[in-house]
Amino acid sequence: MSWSDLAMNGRILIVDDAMENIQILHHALQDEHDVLFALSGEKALQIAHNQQPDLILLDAVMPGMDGYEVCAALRASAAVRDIPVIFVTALTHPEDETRALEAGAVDFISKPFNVAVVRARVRTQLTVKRQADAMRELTLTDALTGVANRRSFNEAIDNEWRRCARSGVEMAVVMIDIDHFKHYNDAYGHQAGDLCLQQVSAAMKRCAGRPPDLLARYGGEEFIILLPQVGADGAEVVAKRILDEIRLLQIPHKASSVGPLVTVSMGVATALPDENADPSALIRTADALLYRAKETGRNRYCM
Ligand code: GH3
Ligand code: MG
Ligand code: MG
Ligand code: MG
Repeated sequence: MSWSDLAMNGRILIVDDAMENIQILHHALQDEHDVLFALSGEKALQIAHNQQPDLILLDAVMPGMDGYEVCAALRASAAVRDIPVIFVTALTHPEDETRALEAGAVDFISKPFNVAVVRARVRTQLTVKRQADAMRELTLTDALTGVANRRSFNEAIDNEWRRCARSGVEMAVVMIDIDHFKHYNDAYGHQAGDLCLQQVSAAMKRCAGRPPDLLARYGGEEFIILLPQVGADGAEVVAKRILDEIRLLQIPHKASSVGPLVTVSMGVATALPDENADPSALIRTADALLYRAKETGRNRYCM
């Protein structure tokens, strides 16, 4: 992707209490971008949450919530924190600009502005945003399987733990480990082992792949599934489905004591999250139950 491709076709939210100002910016940007608009700060926050724009052009002086307050509110909410904000305002004083940057804006454009300059600055910020998004995606994804990595899982379980604690609902985790995978590598080679990991993770994703469920690669041939708002019954359904899906893959494993196909063992644990505790005990329990599944014959789940 080239520099200009990265900057093209962003979704931009224009926020201004004066419709004529919105129209001028809309006219300047509509050829290259998908443009949304809001006539108040309150409405802007709502649209930011619902539509997830790539960039916000924000007026400073508005009745009700002003631009600085909007900026602060965006920064305070994880779901919209990373959306860059450019102030576009009749204010021209360096103090106003400093205040905007301190509130979290990435740029500040004073009116009257030059349309070409606005377009160029918008493109720059969209490019930076896309690069940051791509970087974040890389840091949260396992390169071999494309599923979430352990760092991503840890972030998600901490967030979901708090969310479940607040709403008083259960959470489940399923810890999964491929049976006799060392023998698999020894018998079929490391490349075949990598392919097996990809097939097994894709199969598990079919069992628990839609948000807020999260499948992550936890270690070498070990995976973990986070099931927020799910109790023992729901988690057991997922575990059974995983056994079925892995069986349907029919990956030969002649060196496995439970073969002749690739199988997995699982530990399934649930908890009612408490805001004064953390999820580590839940993960330890799932791990202990996985160990029990191994000890009692593999190709099964324990809960
Ligand atoms: P068990 O049934 O008790 O889980 O036995 P196991 O052989 O699966 O367990 P062990 O922990 O002894 O071995 C795990 C193996 O997984 C060893 C390691 O080479 C392999 N492995 C880990 N990560 C990868 C990977 O990314 N690719 C491949 N091909 N193999 C991997
Ligand atoms: Mg205004
Ligand atoms: Mg194993
Ligand atoms: Mg293992």
